Amino acid sequence: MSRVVTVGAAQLGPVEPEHSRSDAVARMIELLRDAAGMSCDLVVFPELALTTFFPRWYMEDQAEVDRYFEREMPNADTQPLFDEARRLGVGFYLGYAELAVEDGKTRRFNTAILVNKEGVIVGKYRKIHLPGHAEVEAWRAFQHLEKRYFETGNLGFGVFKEFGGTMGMCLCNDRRWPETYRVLGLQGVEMVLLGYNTPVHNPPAPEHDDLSLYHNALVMRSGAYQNATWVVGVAKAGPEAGVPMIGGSQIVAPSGEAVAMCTTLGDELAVARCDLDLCTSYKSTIFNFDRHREPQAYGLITSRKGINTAAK
Ligand code: CDT
Repeated sequence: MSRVVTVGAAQLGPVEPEHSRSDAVARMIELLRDAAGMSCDLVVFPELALTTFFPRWYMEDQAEVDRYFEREMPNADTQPLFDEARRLGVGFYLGYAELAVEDGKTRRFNTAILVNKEGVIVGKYRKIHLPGHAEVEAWRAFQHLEKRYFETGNLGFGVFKEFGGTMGMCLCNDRRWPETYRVLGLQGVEMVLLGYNTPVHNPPAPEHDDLSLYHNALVMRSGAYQNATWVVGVAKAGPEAGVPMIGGSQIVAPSGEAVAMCTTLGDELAVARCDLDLCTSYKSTIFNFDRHREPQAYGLITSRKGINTAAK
């Protein structure tokens, strides 16, 4: 059986506040059709792909916030994407804001799903590393209120046996944390799918702004290499609501090399034939975890908040 998965990184340009979900879905369907024409098995869309990146605004009225959330998936707005994916026989990853009722409690997550070629949801991930802040910070040019609007994901970093391999998911800020890739890597992940919304300007650390694309590539490429996995990172890019967002969507091989990249800040597709067996040559040699990792010798105890203290 072929272990090649042809993947499309389907970058989106800005989704403005006045754009409807149907507008966004229509753009995604166009990218999906282009991808099908290039023999893609799987298309990766960005984080919070259906709406503008709403955590950039402080909203006191919960009903206003909830307008950005999906109560079911698929729903009337996204059903056409699922239908077209099934018709074309192309799977997809999609990020969106999820409102769920669990044990009678309303919960809000920054979520991604994996949909197979039959249009069936076969995997779900809820974002664990929520960046930014929970209270309004008036000094900022724009807010980053993910800690206010979302709960920490409660599904862990799972893997899914789909598309002939072992697939993992994460979202945006997760890509900066080695734990993300390592927890997936320890489960044998062969392809990590991730969408992101990253402002060029980070208000608390403007001295990093010039490095935003460098850091984006750095974390995805090192995560891929150190865990012997493909990584597909996809941006919502460009000046959204006047806030410049990085592009730099790319498909990274287990060698750490980017094999396909978007070069614009708009809707764009980058495609690569990803041979999952390429992971094997790294997983069985330099990053043979069973043979070469020495967790018992690391000598660190990790507290709940992640502060490391040397073992006595
Ligand atoms: N969406 C998201 O997670 N963005 C963050 C911005 C960090 S600056 C608060 C990121 O890591 O790209």
